[in-house]
Amino acid sequence: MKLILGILLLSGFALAGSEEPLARPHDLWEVIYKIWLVITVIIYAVVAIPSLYFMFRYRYRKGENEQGDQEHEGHWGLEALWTIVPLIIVLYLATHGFALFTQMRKPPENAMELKVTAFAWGWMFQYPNGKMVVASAIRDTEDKKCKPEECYGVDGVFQQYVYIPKGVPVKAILTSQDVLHSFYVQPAGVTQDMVPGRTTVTWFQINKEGEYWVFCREYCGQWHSRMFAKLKVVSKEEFERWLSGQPADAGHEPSDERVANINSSGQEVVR
Ligand SMILES: [Cu+2]
Repeated sequence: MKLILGILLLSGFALAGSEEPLARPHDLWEVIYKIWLVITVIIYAVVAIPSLYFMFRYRYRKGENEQGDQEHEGHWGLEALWTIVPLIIVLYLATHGFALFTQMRKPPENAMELKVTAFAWGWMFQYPNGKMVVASAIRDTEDKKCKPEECYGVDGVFQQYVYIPKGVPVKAILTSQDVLHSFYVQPAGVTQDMVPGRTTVTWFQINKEGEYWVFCREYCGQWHSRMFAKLKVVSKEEFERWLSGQPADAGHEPSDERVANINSSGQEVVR
């Protein structure tokens, strides 16, 4: 079974081409999308084109074949063909889809762990060494003194970037403090529910430096539309430097109180 899944995956990667994808596991979805598109277009053509032809060719004409032919002989060859061919197609799509799904669900062994806690309306990201970034687009980050390249503003609200190393798989361990949220990493094409009292997992890898969005993809209340964070994908060296660097206001970690405050007073702090 593992061998079959492996072969199917390899065939998928071959189709994906040798170029390094922008993000994973999005490249897997690209592969399966192309395969499904090609197969469905072929099936559509095989069914629709003869149907249109037969509609025209055998249309009713007065005085012609009025009685119709009541005797039909079966054709074993055709019966077998249109049973076996769709069976093979369906089995292929199911096993290939399952192989890709398994890949998407299983974080690579060497993945960096990133704990993400959602709250209404924002995110807390915690790195393996304990460093935290709080992203809430309705309220300034408390760390107003952070370096200019580590922060950005959206509609005048001051936020910290969520740093991610380039080309490194990230295992995101997700949970929620209040209601259902959903973690969506835009270029990687992964979406995973964040459920209060439960831990869910997804993974992603971004291979090109730049800025990318994280959105909440489950309607979670009034400021759901502003529940986003910005990833800053940088080289491994730059990431290490940032990770080990002291925050500008060292020793002042975002407290639970602060998050509770955001939860309860979200409306008032919105500009
Ligand atoms: Cu949300």
